[in-house]
Amino acid sequence: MSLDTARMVQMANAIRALSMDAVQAANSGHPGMPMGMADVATVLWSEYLKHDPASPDWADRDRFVLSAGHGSMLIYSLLHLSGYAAPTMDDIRNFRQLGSPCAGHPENFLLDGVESTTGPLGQGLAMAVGMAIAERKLNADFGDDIVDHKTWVIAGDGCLMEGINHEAIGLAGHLKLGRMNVLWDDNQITIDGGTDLSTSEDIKARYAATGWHVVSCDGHDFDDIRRALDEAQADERPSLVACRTVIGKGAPNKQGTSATHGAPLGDEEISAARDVLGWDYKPFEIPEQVLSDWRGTADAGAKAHSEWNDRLSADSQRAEFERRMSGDLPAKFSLDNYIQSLMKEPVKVATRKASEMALDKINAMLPDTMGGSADLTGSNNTKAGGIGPFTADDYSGRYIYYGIREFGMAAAMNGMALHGGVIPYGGTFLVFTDYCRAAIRLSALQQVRAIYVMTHDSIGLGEDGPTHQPVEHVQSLRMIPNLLVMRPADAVETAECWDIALRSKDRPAVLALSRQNLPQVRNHPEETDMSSKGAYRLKKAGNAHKVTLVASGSEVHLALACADELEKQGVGASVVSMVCTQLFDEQDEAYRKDMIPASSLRVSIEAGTTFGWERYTGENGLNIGIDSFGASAPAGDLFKKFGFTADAIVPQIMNKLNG
Ligand SMILES: Cc1ncc(C[n+]2csc(CCOP(=O)(O)OP(=O)(O)O)c2C)c(N)n1
Ligand SMILES: [Mg+2]
Repeated sequence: MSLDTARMVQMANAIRALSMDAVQAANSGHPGMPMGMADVATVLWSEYLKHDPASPDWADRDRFVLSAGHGSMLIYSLLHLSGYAAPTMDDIRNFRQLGSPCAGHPENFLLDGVESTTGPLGQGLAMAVGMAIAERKLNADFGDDIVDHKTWVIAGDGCLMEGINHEAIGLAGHLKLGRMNVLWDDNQITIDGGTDLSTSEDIKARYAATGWHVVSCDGHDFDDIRRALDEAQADERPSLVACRTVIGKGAPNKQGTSATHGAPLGDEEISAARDVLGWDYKPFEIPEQVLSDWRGTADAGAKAHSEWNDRLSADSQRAEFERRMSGDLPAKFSLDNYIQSLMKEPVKVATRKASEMALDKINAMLPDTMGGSADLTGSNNTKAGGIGPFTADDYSGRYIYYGIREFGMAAAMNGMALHGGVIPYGGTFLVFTDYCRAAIRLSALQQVRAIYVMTHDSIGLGEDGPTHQPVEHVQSLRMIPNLLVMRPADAVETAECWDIALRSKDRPAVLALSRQNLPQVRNHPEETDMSSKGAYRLKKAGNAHKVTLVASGSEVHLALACADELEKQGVGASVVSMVCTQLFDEQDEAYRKDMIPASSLRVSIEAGTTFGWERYTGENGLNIGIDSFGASAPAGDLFKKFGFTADAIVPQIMNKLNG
């Protein structure tokens, strides 16, 4: 049921007033977008969006993503006005100040109702694709009674202009994610001025060409907005709703110009806007009628939620659904038996193969996982455990053919993880983490469990050459806060890393895996769960301890060979497998010092940049690595050329010891 137009106008004006006043108070922020989209957002939130402000995490709520995250005051206004516990009006008064959940851009970990962190343009919409995937998957598993919701996006010109938009809508169109609707703030303005400065693209034609339904409306006409949203909901394809709006609508002298995009309007213009809008109230004051109209819009959602609760209570799958949405693994989930079987019968396989072997077990035990690859399924070894493809015809599948869309894949994985109920993992070559990096960063910032299966992790991939050989990647990924970068040495460590990644509910993981076969270095059944400390001693010194070799992944067995040679020469050498620097750094000082004692010569061996390894080896240590690009040749030849042999390394260590 819709309110009469005059009351709707005031509801929208409340958003405009809060936005311009909060930006003015903060002396920074973006009033133009919230003021321009206030009418569209009012219709969407009051009449279409299925949500219950009293229970922001209701599993079957519609998901709303403000992809144009700079317009954060739009979502803060909507949450407050429609009755969420936060943000409070004080939070809004403190927009952009330390401690306020109303941060410059929306952060999923600061406010319920903010489904995702947005601000990096394009990624919000791409994450929404992942949310829509998760919705269909859970619908296939649990049925319409339990899972039946939509994904709504507000996106700007910038979101549609970014390259990731092509990947995201291509995937959504192909998968026919018809319950996804993108409301495009078609205001023809970006920061630099009119969109005609930089683009002549026919955006609607592009969306239509990728399988989307496209409809346009006047974004300031409530009935026309309703017409367009009705049409979007009715169409079985994903929909783009082009909402023609005026940026900064309501600011009489600045509206329609980029001056409203990202700067306070100024006292004079705000006062003129109040006159134009007929908003005769003080900053941060919402008249009772407007607030009660807004609060009244929550009733429909509360009712839908309570009916849903009844259906869930009666559903035989309730416990499993609740477990899935909680993100907890089943109590009986364990890879211990598998790991013990490896101890009994060691294998010499590439860690990408070891990952597939672990996934065979994981996917059989865990219905939560949804795998995929950016067109490298056979190389990433990501399709395992008999899981079938997730397609437009069959949403029960658990494997996504992402196509050659690395960034789109990573962003979709974020959306799936944010939605909950599924655990996404996806693969490509490690070197192409660069293509995913902005999304990996958002996985870490948003504290989500996205698992990146990144294979071909060094020059060890051989003949494909330097374009495909990561050099700086592992180390540069280690710099991202809250990201577990794991480089296992063998099949046992690979299984342990999978276990850690799956149990890390609030952080993403990158598994850096080899193309080439590696001997199993862990064969002692009593040595379990060693990777969880990040690094551990694989071999003690035999002779008096002089040298500590710290290696990761495919260089661990080389470190063992170096240690053997050193021992033969009477030099005691221990070997530490550095599986994950982040986890190691979290151990107490005693453990860290015991693993890598400063009293020994500390040597790092990793087939990647030496940059940063001094952190573990000290100023006087030795860093064996590659500080140039690789080359095209068989792996064995490359390891020789770049000095990754015991014959090349041991003399350097002896020189250092004697020097
Ligand atoms: C990836 C990325 N690049 C650049 C920016 C900086 N930026 C923020 S908003 C914006 C302009 C976006 O234009 P539009 O989406 O049309 O927003 P409007 O001006 O209409 O509010 C830019 C370049 C960003 N946030 N993210
Ligand atoms: Mg714009």
